[in-house]
Amino acid sequence: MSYSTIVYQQKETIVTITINRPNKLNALNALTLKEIHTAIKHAEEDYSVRCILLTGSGEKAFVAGADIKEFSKFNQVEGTQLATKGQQLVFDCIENLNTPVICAINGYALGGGLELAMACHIRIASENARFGLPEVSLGLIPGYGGTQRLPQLIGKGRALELILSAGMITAEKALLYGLVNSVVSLENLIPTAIKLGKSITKNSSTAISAAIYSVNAGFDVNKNGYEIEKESFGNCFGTSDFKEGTQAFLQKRKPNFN
Ligand code: DAK
Repeated sequence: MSYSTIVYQQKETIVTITINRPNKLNALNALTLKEIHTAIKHAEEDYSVRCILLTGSGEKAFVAGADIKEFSKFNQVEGTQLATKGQQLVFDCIENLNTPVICAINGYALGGGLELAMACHIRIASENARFGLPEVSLGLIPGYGGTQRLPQLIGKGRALELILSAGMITAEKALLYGLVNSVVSLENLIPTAIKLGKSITKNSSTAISAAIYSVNAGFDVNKNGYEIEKESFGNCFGTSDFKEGTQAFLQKRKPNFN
């Protein structure tokens, strides 16, 4: 598979997808969104891949938002259509992926870039990272799930302050708010994300995907998270990973999951 706006690299069981438009601070245009979708689905369907790492190229930005030059020409109908399509194909797709996605935020995460980071399961930031949803400064509101995911992560009051002011917060504040899981130096960002990825990949992939499904169900108004958890929990008992995990414990050895 060849890509022109992203780089796809696999090392052992971890795939790194790097958004690669550094001269535009990795701004998301239609092609980048399409390639991200293709890459994450490709990784999910590859059984040798147990974890995905999403990051941006360069030392300045993860993603400085949707490509303003491109979307400045859209009309009302196109805006609605693209928001729906983009949410489904990239943002909701990542959030509901069976494979865990860790976002390594290496600089600005603004607008669509912060929305992309928030769709991932876990976020690690470098000390130079800056976060914001500046859409109202452009006469827009966040259109890729930002008005929903930001309050879920940091609470309604803080989310409204960030959205309405179009301001930016530092990595330190993002950590305090719970927007990111940890903050490390830029040079330690990828090694930290890979270390976390490796600790995840040791575990049962069927259980991991059931855990993602159950946690997400609690944030879906159309689902009962507790019911989904019970059902998913029960399903685990029918898997070979359950047999292997429990047998390995009883036999005092490391599990060898499929
Ligand atoms: N789009 C396009 N180009 C961008 C960009 C962006 N979002 N951000 C930066 N660039 C480009 C700059 O234009 C510049 O390109 P050249 O002029 O060199 O060709 C290059 O990247 C370097 O940027 P700067 O020279 O501005 O770098 P500075 O260090 O001075 O400033 C900055 C860094 C991050 C503070 C600044 O670049 C900045 O304010 N960038 C824009 C941030 C922003 O407002 N992002 C957009 C948020 S709104 C939609 C769904 C969702 C959305 C839109 C539509 N539909 C469904 C239709 C989402 C919207 C957003 O994300």
